[in-house]
Amino acid sequence: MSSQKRTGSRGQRAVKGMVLATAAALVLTGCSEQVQRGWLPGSRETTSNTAELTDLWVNSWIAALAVGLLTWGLMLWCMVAYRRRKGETGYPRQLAYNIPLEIMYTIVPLVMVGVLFFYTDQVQRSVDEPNEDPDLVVDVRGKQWAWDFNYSYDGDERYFAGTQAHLTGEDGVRDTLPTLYLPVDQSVTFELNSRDVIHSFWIPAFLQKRDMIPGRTTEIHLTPQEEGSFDGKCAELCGEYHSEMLFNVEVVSEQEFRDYLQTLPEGHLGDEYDRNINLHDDVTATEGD
Ligand SMILES: [Cu+2]
Repeated sequence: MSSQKRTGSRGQRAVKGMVLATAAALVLTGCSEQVQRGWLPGSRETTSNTAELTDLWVNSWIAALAVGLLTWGLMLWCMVAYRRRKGETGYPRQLAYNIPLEIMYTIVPLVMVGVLFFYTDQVQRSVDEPNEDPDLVVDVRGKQWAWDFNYSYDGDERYFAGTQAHLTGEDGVRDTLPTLYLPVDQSVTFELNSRDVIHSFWIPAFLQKRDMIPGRTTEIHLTPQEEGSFDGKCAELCGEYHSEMLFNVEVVSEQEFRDYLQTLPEGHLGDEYDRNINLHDDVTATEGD
């Protein structure tokens, strides 16, 4: 009896300690800004879309955590409440039906999926809303394995032609990567095109990526809101040097952006430098035969 009592109080102390430790961890980590943004890169204000995207991500996690805690709690409760007692033999009842319970756990997940779908769709529509009259249009051309940027700003058309950087791991090689310049607080439309195979345009800190498909133009619309340097990369396995298909992003003041544009050659590097035969021409030729 006395030994059982001691075990019981030791168990209670352990549970209390665990609860306290969990609460302390939650309170301490809850204070950090990193946690509040769900460990996402960049900040809420990096672009005009990052606040909405961050909220969708963080709120989805909160909902998932709430469901997870409830589920784990019920599982633990079942394990404890229905554990094998001393002297019990054989198996407990193996089948049981509870129609109201079964209806509930069919409907509740459907509602949860519906709620996630609703908010995801809402944010997606808002993020993909086209700019009526963007300040800057960048025609981005992905190619094995670099990037060309065509800027069209204020009636001025200029381009930057990127070449493969061949990263060796040595210092300074990153400086040879193509750099995309963007003016802060100006609306930008990226027209995304590929010169050969499928690539994907991704600036992780902007929380947006989009496939670049040969023969088709996809778009991203946003306004950069914070000056700074960011990383850009290809997010679609596109061949041997896919992992080196990187670029730098510099968000600068409007004046700095105008100064930068003046250093670039005038003109536009369009479809004429695409490597593969245009898919549509190919189809037409076959149909004509
Ligand atoms: Cu690529």
